[in-house]
Amino acid sequence: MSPGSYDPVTNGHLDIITRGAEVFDEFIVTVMVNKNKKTMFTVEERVDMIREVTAHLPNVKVDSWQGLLVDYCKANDVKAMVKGLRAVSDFDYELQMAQMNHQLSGVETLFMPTNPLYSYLSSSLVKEVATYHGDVSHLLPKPVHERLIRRLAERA
Ligand code: COD
Repeated sequence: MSPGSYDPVTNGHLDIITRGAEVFDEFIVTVMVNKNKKTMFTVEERVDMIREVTAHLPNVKVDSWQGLLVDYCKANDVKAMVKGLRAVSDFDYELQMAQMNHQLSGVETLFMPTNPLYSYLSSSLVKEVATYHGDVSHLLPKPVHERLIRRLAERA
């Protein structure tokens, strides 16, 4: 299982999902809903986009959850989650969350190093660059890029 905001899913996320799906028999991608965080895409849109770009991976399932991650794990009998690590800056926070989640429920966190091609890539930077008309087409799966451009045009 790999949780995240996925607002929207990037090539960096997709790389982790693809590699995770090669390692595990079943790989769940869970879009976490945070009511206090303003997102560009609704949870349904984020789920749809991930389903579309992982359609070729038969063992990937896409789901969503509002609340604590450990409660999702309990409800779905998930024993371990995979988190992508881009840099040391990710590690500090991810280690803290991994230890908290383990202490709360016993769920394990496995870290997968990012593909160096995507180590600078985040959904928030992609949105910022695209908002000011920078080219992010090489950083997102094609259908996701098209939806991002449409969303920005709707907002203009
Ligand atoms: N390369 C590799 N991995 C990447 C890349 C990249 N370019 N970009 C992102 N990732 C990884 C991230 O490191 C993360 O593991 C995952 O992909 C998702 O990334 P985001 O940015 O979509 O999602 P985040 O970081 O906003 O997700 C945070 C969570 C939603 C997982 C977290 O806030 C959470 O667990 N919330 C639920 C509430 C809860 O249980 N809180 C207590 C936590 S202890």
